[in-house]
Amino acid sequence: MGDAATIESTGVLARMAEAGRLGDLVAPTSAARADLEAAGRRYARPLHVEICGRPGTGRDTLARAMRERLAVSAIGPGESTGPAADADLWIHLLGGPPRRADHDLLSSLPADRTIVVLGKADTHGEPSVAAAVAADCARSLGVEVPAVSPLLACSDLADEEFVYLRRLAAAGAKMPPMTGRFLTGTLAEGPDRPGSEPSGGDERALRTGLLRRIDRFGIATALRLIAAGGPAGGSAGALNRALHELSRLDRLVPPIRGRVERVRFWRLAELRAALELTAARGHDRETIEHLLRAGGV
Ligand SMILES: Nc1nc2c(ncn2[C@@H]2O[C@H](COP(=O)(O)OP(=O)(O)OP(=O)(O)O)[C@@H](O)[C@H]2O)c(=O)[nH]1
Ligand SMILES: [Mg+2]
Repeated sequence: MGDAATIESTGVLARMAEAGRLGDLVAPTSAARADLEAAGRRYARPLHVEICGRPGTGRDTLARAMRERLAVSAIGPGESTGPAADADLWIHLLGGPPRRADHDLLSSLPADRTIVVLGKADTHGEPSVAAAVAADCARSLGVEVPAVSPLLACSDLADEEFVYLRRLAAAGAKMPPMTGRFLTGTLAEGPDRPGSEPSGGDERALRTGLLRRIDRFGIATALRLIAAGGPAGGSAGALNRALHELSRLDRLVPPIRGRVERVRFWRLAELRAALELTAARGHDRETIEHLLRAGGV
């Protein structure tokens, strides 16, 4: 990649591949054309992120959140089918201060394309607590560590759940300190104490579903937002959007953008290797070698 001619040639290669015109470099009848087209398609494939980390840190949830909220192709351990080598970027998800297993995993990932993230930020309660934990992680690892709550980014409460939350909020209910008390219905602090009656089967199912979908902090936040009378209390959609924002998934965008050039660099290296292989097979060898070596086509 050192001399000017190679850099210029790389520029042409990248431009042709990005325009989906790599195949045009050779005649329509050339035996190399299919190879070039396949290499071009591979070069132009969408950015793909693999989520790593210790089990239970929320890897599959983060992958889903990134797909749904950031429109990025992301995959967690529960969905992995192909070889891991297809990833462009890796996110290492932490559940708290890094442990031995985190250090071991991190040392096996490409440092220039790995982003370390603190997940389940909501479980720390106040955002400032999660921020302090993330800052400790950042200090100990020597990299930036954004804190995010992927579960909130996936919030897709249905109308029925929203109406139920609104009913609880209207009665002044708040999330009790013990999750078990939410499930049994003893969560009311308001004058009507609506939850102090044993809840029926349907209600218990609703509560179980809510805990699974947005967990304690999500429920507490939803009740607070609805009680405050703001737009989030207007509809299930508005409440979901408010929870998406609180997830702070947007914190992942700058570190991803910051690594796009590195991704491009590695994809070009892969593209050049594929073209070298095609040239070695002898098809349109001169054209391809010229493209790889010289300043343009
Ligand atoms: N409160 C909270 N819970 C979360 C968050 N992300 C994931 N979880 C929960 O953590 C549990 C594990 O989530 P997964 O996404 O399956 O995590 P994983 O790392 O793939 O873990 P395993 O599949 O168990 O190996 C689930 O109950 C999730 O709902 C989050 O941001 N906040
Ligand atoms: Mg999982």
